[in-house]
Amino acid sequence: MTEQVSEIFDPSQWREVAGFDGLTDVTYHHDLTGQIARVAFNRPEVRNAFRPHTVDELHAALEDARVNPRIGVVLLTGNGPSPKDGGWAFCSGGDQRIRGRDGYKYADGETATGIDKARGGRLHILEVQRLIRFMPKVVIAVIPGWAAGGGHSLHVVCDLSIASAEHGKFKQTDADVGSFDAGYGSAYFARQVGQKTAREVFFLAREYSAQRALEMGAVNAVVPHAELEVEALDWARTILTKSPTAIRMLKFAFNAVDDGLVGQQVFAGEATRLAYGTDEAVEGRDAFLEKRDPDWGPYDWQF
Ligand code: S0N
Repeated sequence: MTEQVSEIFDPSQWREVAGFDGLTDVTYHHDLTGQIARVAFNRPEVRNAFRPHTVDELHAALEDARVNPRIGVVLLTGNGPSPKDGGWAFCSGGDQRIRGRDGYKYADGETATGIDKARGGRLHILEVQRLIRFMPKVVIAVIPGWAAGGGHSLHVVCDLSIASAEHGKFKQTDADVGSFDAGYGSAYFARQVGQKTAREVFFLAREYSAQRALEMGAVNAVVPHAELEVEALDWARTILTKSPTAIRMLKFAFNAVDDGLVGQQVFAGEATRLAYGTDEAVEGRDAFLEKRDPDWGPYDWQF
């Protein structure tokens, strides 16, 4: 039987993914059809802050979803509530006890435990951002509580965001803690909500409700907390009724305008994949292998 990992998680809808039973910092499930993945931060006692190990697990689960040809939609969320105080979070960004140089030194002179110094300064959450951005599937941020700091940036880079009406809260704390996501987290966020609003969110580091985030255009929908995962599954199932190729090409078309030559490369790769499926491309390949001139006669110069 699937374990209950979060108060608003319905175990009857999900199964654990084989080969991922040793996870500690995230949970990873597939729905019963095997077409929807649910990846969740699982450190509710620290508002789902990520340490390097969390990012390793997150990357591994998302990569597994990326290469699984059955999966069409990924839900990225945070388990909760916190056993300490009942608070909810999507993700509160980098674990501040571990981030950057030296690790945090507590008042008694001790350095935070469990830090692998060689890896503490690694910013591989940016690799997760790129994985979300470039996977040919729809990634939905399902936001049951705080999206703060690097957690805010992760929701920004997801294709869609759905937030809890009661507990969904947004805050870009980067400037409060001497951190800055100068890539998708800020510049792409400004594309979503406009320059003035984005600068306000970053420069003032205020708290915003889910409703305010909706008004800004930062989230797609705000739903009652108890219905958040039900609604997210409903959105995922609707997307799964669409053409996989159309969705993939649309995602990369939306991305391309902001992603420069890399965006063009990703879109072009998908176009090439489609072209390889044509008789025309087969003729080019076969002509080379058969050491003859290609016969393009049957293929029109289309207009
Ligand atoms: C999320 C906030 C606003 C919630 O406030 P609330 O509800 O009052 O709860 P708290 O009492 O503050 O928190 C409950 C417990 O959780 C711990 N905690 C919360 N967040 C973190 C965290 N990020 N790291 C470690 N612990 C955390 C609290 O300490 C508390 O613990 P106890 O019960 O023991 O007291 C509020 O918690 C808040 O503001 N959190 C910090 C948010 C933040 O500043 N995050 C870091 C921002 N920067 C990044 O994320 C950078 C990382 C990154 O993504 C990145 C991106 C690009 C390039 C590089 C990086 C990189 O990796 O550095």
